[in-house]
Amino acid sequence: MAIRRIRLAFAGILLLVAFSSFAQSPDVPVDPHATGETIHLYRHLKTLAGKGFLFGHQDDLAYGFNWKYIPGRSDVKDVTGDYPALYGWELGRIELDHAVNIDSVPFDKMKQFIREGYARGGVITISWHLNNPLTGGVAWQPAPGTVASILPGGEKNALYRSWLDKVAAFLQDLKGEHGEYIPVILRLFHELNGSWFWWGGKNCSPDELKQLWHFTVHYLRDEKKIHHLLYAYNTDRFSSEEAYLERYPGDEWVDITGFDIYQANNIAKSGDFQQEFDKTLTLLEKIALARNKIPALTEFGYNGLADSSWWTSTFLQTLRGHKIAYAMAWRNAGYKKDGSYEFYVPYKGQSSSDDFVKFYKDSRTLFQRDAWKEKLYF
Ligand code: BMA
Repeated sequence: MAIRRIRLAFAGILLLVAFSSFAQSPDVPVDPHATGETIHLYRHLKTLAGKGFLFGHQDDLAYGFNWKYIPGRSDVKDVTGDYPALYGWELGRIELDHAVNIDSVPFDKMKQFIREGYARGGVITISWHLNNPLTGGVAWQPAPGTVASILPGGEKNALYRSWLDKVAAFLQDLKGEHGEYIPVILRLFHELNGSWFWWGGKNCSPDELKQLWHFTVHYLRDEKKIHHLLYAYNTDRFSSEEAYLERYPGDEWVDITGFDIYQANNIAKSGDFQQEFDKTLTLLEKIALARNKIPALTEFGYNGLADSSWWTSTFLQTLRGHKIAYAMAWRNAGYKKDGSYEFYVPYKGQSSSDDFVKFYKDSRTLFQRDAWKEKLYF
């Protein structure tokens, strides 16, 4: 009897130990072999979401509204005196071995800018508007069967692998001053619920997209042994939890859950935008919380910034009630050949620049100096 009791007690203790180690199992990203800096960034971004959000800008160091490649320059810095805390870069055309990307940024300069931003304590995120591997057309030229063609067994799988090899080589060339790999948030197949890219919406089945996601992560992580990535699942605007998760590849394949949203260039519609932005953020937070993911606004913008108080009265006003880790404004391409323009962050003298300074000074917005203090990587 006594022996039985001892045995039972022993089994009970074992169960308790097993349960508590399960309950406290460390929170690791999609890649269990992620580098120390990557794991730190991942954990830090999670806690950050309660404090404030990192402000990011695409191509920030490469060019601005009316300048290109001036060392140290940034439209964000011209206006606020500080750099963004997060930098977005784009790999489109790397798959073709071009020296410059889809927006004419030379890849070698891009690597330098990435090293520079990281050395200042900033965060790097990368998107890839890769060409259509089936037809050779651009990312915006979908064709039936494209996704199926690059899955294992598909006629273009070898080509797709060779493209991933080029991405891998680029990523492997990103090192900090101590020889450590620079962590990168990879925004694979962004805006995947819309049908404008060959990988999105009705251009493939949800299951095909999930398979493509699994294959791509598996290839980069397990075959190329790249261990300095966090993976962001990134839709466009969406209206329900169900819609967001329709193509979701699974919790074990995603670190960051985000969405992109743009306000139409029409002040009269600001109200509608705010309402939709607010609603979508609420849905995103709920999804991220339930799945233990990092919520982020992976791209946003209001082209031309015609409303001079947009930053505080629309954007920040809406974000106040929400918890996200970062928000990234799209690129300041300036004027294009066809006379149209594109910019999402004010340049010096632009009508929303004073308001952007107010936005900068708000305690919830984190720019480079704040990011440095946060020590995101250690
Ligand atoms: C779009 C625009 C284009 C650009 C593309 C890829 O949103 O900014 O001008 O080429 O992104 O970066």
